[in-house]
Amino acid sequence: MINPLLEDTIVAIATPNGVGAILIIRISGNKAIPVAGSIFKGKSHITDARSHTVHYGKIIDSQDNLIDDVLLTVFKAPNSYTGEDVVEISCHGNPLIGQKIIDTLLKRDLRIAEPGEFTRRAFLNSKIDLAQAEAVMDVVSSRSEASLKGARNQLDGLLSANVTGLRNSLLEILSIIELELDFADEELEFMKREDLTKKITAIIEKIESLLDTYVFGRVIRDGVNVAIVGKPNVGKSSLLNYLLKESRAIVSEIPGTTRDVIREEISVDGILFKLHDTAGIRSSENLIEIEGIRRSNDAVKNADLVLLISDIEQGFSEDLFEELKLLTNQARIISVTNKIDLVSDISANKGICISALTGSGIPILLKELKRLALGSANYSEKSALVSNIRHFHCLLSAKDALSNARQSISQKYSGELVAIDLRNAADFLGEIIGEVTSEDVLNNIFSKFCIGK
Ligand SMILES: Nc1nc2c(ncn2[C@@H]2O[C@H](COP(=O)(O)OP(=O)(O)OP(=O)(O)O)[C@@H](O)[C@H]2O)c(=O)[nH]1
Ligand SMILES: [Mg+2]
Repeated sequence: MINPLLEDTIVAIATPNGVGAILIIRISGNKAIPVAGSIFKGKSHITDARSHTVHYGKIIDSQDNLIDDVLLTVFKAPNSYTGEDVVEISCHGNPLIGQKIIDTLLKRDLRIAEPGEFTRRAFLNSKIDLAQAEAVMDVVSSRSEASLKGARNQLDGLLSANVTGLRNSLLEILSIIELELDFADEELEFMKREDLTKKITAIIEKIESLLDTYVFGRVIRDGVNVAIVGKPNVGKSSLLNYLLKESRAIVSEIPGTTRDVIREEISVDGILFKLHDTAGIRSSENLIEIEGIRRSNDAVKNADLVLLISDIEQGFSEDLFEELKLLTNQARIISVTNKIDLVSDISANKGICISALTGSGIPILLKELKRLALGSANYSEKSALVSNIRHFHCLLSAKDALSNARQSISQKYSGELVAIDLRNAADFLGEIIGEVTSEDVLNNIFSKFCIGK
């Protein structure tokens, strides 16, 4: 059946905006080859080209004027990214040239692709499933080694294979129950209720172990938000600068130096930490400082980890600690005592002791950050990882439906009720890989992509 969404031939610039060595224009659909061929002059006609071949030639506009000399690559359906005929034109990396080629193509019955439409077509043409399509975006946007590995493993289908396996076992059980329902008058039991419960429990356990990977999955995909907070002048900005190895934030001996939240990222062993240096917290009359402190509070609310910095000479503030505890969203608060270079004995101090001036204690702080971020996760690169909140919720719903099914069995409810729950659970699992899906879900996913992907 022809999907109406796939009838148009689409075109977009696939490389980032701006000047570069090369700019790539991507065309997909059944008119890709004839339309690209109509503006291309090379040694041979690309209409006769074999799949996966590269051709040198010139692109001309509708008045036969030269736009640029290019390399044009032909991929024939179904052996392309989208599963359709695809042509990629590599021209000189000037956005003006790219735009001229696009304008010329648009005069020939092509249209500009929607965000993510190439990948959406790859999904609709069954080149990849939905979880893999989502991984494409993660692979492109990963900013740390660990998140790239996680995304890569999802793109390779590790999560999909796990979910498909669970869904298939579920469908198998469901078919047995449905068979029983077909013979309802005869009250046959094709599977002992005990065995049925055992099988459902086994699936629930596997779903739970996937759910358990989410904390770690989210950390490696999105990084960890760290708020650096404390009273004025304790050395918050000095710590930020030390971690960044540059003088990013203004440091001074005047309390109340930092007013805005300063955001910067560091990577510790491949894990991304998003640091937020904030205004020192104290009671103030100054309107700008009051606004700064309000922003500090927001940073605490959004943080996964809070570094509460104290100055070794002023000591730890129990009041501030209690205040922060109320503000955080279940984030861990790590107490850090700074300026230990000023004293000779640090034994009586709370938490991790550092000097943002000399760097002493900072390796221990980083180790602790990493330990808290990863929790107790025991993750091997070869196991499936849940890092996407949509997948997480689908798994939770599947687990709930299966728990209901198990309960219905133990209460000896009719097979029909059990079948409904099993069917629901299978559908929730199907949503992850896109076996079962709605237009809204697809729109929501692909609208977050960039154009040309
Ligand atoms: N001796 C010593 N001085 C430090 C250390 N860390 C920071 N300082 C000094 O403490 C003063 C305040 O440092 P900042 O980093 O600006 O402190 P802050 O917490 O960001 O202050 P506000 O932005 O005003 O809240 C500066 O004079 C720093 O040079 C340290 O580890 N040892
Ligand atoms: Mg500061």
